[in-house]
Amino acid sequence: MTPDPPPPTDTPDADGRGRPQLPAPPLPAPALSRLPLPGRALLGRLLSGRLFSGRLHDARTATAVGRLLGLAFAVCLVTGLISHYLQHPPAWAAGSLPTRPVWGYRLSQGLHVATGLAAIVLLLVKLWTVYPRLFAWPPVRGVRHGLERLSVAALVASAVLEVFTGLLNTVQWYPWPFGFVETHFALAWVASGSILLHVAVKAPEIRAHWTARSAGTLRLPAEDGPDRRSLLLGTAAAVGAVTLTTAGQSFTPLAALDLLGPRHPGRGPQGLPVNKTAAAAGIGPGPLPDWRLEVRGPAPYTLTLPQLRALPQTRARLPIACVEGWSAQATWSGVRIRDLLARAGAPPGAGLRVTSLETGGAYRVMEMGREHARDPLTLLALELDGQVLSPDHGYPARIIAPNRPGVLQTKWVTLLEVL
Ligand SMILES: Nc1nc2c(c(=O)[nH]1)N[C@H]1C(S)=C(S)[C@@H](COP(=O)(O)O)O[C@H]1N2
Ligand SMILES: [Mo]
Repeated sequence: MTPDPPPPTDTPDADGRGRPQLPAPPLPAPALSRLPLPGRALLGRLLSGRLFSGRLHDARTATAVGRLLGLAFAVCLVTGLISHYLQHPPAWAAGSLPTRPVWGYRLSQGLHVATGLAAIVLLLVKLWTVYPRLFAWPPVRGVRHGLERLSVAALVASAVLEVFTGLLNTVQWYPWPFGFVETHFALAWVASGSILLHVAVKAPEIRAHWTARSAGTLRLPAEDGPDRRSLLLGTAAAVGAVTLTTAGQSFTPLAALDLLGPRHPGRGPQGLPVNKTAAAAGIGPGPLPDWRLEVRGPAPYTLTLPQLRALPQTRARLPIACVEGWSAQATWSGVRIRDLLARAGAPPGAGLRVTSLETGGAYRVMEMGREHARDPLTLLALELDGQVLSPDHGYPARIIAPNRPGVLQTKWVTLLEVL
């Protein structure tokens, strides 16, 4: 996230970090000369005790990796905010969230998790690149330097926590005492703030670099070694490998390569993954003969399952897009929410509260604004791909709505309340 390579500062030694260069000891020539160039350079440095110095650890490499990391982070932040505000609409946006394109959230959350995973690789490379500077001595050389180190400390700590809490959330593992959503959200701001602070603190160096560049007086090493290229190629390969083996969890054409994604679209009851099973929610597995749909509003009513099935049914092809990154399309059919609300005498533009049979859990109750409530594709679904919903997918009835996070597609619905 270093914005640009600073010009040489302080003691302008070869590695630009105020540390004297160790003379390179002679390499054991015969063995090394047979190695391909990048390997030879790395091994040479390892043998000479200079693994963490040189071009792979200079400002230019740190900047190259930092820019990619900054880009991944920016996409991750924007898509993360989209996800957050779709789940917790701010007052000014309530009632006017977009319901199209129906796959909007699928795309944005797929990008969020993909760029988050890429950021893990890039962050590790970036930390490896700047590693020697993190422990430079003396730790503080003045106010600006102190501020810079403070911003780096905040940046490293928040960025590492942010990407790893995100990663563990995708496998639903929460080995910490704090709430994931609040912490992940708050850290996003801390990390973004530290990036801005970091850039601000480095502004003089960035300016000097661009001034020298436009004046044509920028001093860059005459030749760029194969080691830097290898590092960048290796980084690209690692990011590519992580992306190719996980993107299939939301990007169907790559589904066959989805080796590392914790959920696989197409795998699960009725060909669709499940996060919380009926058993885990304490529901079923029987046919639930006592189940009723209760609708509360100006003209409240109750329906049995056969009565609900006798109402006009609508078919919609819509994705389930989980916040954890997996998503899958399916054909749902059921009764339009707007028809159920109208029957309860709801005024036009009413929202609703949806309650599940589930007795606990964070997603037992969900509220839906008027934009989704009146959308013709928002259903109380009874069927999935032409079959009665399986218990794990929310039998007898579940919500399915366009362009909405999976957490809001409430399963095992039993109560609708007009708001
Ligand atoms: N009642 C209830 N509904 C729920 C959940 C839940 O835990 N309880 N999980 C949600 C989450 S996180 C997702 S991603 C979708 C997954 O739907 P599926 O299991 O049918 O694929 O259901 C949602 N509906
Ligand atoms: Mo989810």
